[in-house]
Amino acid sequence: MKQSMTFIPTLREVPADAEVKSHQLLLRAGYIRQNTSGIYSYMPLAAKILQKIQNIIREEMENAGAAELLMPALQQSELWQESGRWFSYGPELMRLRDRHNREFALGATHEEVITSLLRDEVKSYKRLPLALYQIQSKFRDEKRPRFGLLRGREFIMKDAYSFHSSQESLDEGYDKMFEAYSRIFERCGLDFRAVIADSGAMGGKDTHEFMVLSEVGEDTIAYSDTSKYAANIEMAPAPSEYAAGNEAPKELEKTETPDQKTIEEIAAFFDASKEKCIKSLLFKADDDYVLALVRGDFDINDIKVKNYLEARTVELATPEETESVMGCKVGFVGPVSAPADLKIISDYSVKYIENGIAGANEQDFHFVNVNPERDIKGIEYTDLRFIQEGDASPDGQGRIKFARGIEVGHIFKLGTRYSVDMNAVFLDENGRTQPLIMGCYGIGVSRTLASIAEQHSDEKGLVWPLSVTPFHVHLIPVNVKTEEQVSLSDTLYKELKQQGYEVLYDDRAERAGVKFADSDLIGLPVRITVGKRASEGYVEVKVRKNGESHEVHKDELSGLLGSLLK
Ligand code: 9G3
Repeated sequence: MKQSMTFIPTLREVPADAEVKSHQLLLRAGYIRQNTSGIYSYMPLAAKILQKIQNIIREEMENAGAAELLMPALQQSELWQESGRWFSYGPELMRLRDRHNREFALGATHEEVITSLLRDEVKSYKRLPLALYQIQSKFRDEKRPRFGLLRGREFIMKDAYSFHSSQESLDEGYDKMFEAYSRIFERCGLDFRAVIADSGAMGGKDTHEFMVLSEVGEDTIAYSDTSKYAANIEMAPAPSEYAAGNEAPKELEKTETPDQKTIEEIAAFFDASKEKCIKSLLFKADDDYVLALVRGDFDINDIKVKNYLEARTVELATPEETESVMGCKVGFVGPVSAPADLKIISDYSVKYIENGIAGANEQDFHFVNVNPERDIKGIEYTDLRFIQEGDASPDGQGRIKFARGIEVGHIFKLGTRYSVDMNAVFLDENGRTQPLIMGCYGIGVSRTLASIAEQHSDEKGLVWPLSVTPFHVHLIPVNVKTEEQVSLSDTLYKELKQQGYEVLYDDRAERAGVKFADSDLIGLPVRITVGKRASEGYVEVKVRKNGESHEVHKDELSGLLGSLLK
């Protein structure tokens, strides 16, 4: 491709509102342009990379036994009413009306559509298992789109759905997809981890997220420093046992603690460690209030509260709600002498507190010498806290460390969550009607492109891995007014393409400095500079990744490229 023919609008300066490296570089190197908040156009170079990522995905989906189809982005609201999600999703689901005023959703995901397709076609276990996928734009009206392609409102997703007649078959299909995902991200040159995750609103239990390690990732991964264990911090199990002390239980005592509200203040007030304090938070789970407890040096994980209570929504009670339910301000809430009908759930860590400190449910008062077994009635113990760095790894091997990750893939064992609601059934081998058992598997394709840019770049610009680079070679005559440089470049352009290389030929009448700066930004793996020694047939070959450079005669060029671009 000649650069004078294509469209690569590079920028000199770093755009002000781009906060992360990939967003800055993809803008500056002319790969993307923002249309409006969270909505982007992919310029020719990015379009080529998307094609390469998608082809890697297609190859691995075929290996995993999935067939490609394409579903509509416009989804009739009736389907979402059948699954109940028309009402459970808020403004994030983009909705519109057609000319007959009928309501539609713009596809945020396709469980409803694919399930409605299959329920009319698949009637017998003989047709199962079946795995189908598509690669298509998705629409989610994010409250805060940011970081360029990493969190957009229109983005490209590969979403796959598998259908099974048994749990074992789903387990098999899930494992095949797990392996396919590992190969896809490996081939894209990404340093990633598959982490045990929380299934969120999707229900089902087994689910893994594929996380690209990056400081700009929004998720926190808890991983073992010696084993392969890794989990999203939202669900990583925390220890359920703690060393028991040996203090004799003392008399419970209510003490005046004027205006001492936070755990820090209370610990300082009593000159005690935070481990002695009981942190009490009032939550609203669906329509009920629940008091959740955790040891003062830990934090409550609201996802674990939600999963334990099997609630649809869980929120921290507002200060007003807390005051009306507990009769005191937030800082003085506690489990001792709480309202009799209030459900109290607690992290295991509280169980081992001896002669602890807790709010007295009275303004400016706390209890000291709280011994939960003796003083707190009807407490339910479970794992409610966030895992912390240094905790023992849940697999018993090593200690937990944290890393930040960008979620580029998420796979789920859905079970019958959609097939029951939408009556998608099949006849099993005994002639009995059963709901289809489903799995679903997503990859953020545009997010993968941005993640590769995050992990493959340096201070001068992008440095694309060979597997996804828009072109293999950047061919640059230093001065297009010098006849021998142009004629040698034209010859090389023709020959390299005949040898199967994808060549970007910078034939622009720009100063050399501009061309080289653009070339560093664009980040193709190899640059061939045709300069002063063109008349002798010599060119410079430079490797973008490590700056390695070679002066070679054009006759040795294909040999050298063969070794550099293998
Ligand atoms: C919505 C909106 C946002 C959503 C969803 C639905 C996330 C939604 C979860 C999934 C699950 C899987 C198939 C591919 C893999 C992921 N955000 N999810 O369902 F209406 Cl507005 O998308 N879907």
